[in-house]
Amino acid sequence: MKKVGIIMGSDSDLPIIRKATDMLKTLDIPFEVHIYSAHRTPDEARDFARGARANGFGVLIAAAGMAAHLAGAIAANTTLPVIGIPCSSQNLEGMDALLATVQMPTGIPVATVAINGGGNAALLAAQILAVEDADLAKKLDDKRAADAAAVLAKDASVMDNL
Ligand code: RP5
Repeated sequence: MKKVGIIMGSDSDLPIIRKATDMLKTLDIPFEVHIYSAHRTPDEARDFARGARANGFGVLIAAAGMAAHLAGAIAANTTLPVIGIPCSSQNLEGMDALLATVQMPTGIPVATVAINGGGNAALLAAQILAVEDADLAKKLDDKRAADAAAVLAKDASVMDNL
């Protein structure tokens, strides 16, 4: 199976990345995590993106906060699908990163998930890999069914708690 490459702009983004890695682990999807910044280590971020396809990655996740150029900078250097996670920061609560990540110019797409949306980033990466992987697609179907059953179990007992 192709790997998921995860890049974060700073180790301060780790709690959001952990949501993604936890999800990938439950689906037995191989991944690799790096701290590369579009601003502080632009050469390493570029080199990682340029080599990603040859190095066995099938999809990349890039997480950054504030003036969040990381996902766009990664996407500029690969035609692998890139999923952007805007990370919240103190002053603007992630709106800065959301707009910087989602508003890509035509030609360089980034699939942007919700602010701090590490879990959905991992699920979207899994769904992309599952296009060519029937076993993984089955795991995703099973997870959807389990998630729905959990909601319906809560529905069945909600009146008991009121
Ligand atoms: C971004 O700036 C990082 O992705 C992080 O979300 C934010 C703050 O970084 P630190 O100052 O905490 O390293 O590049």
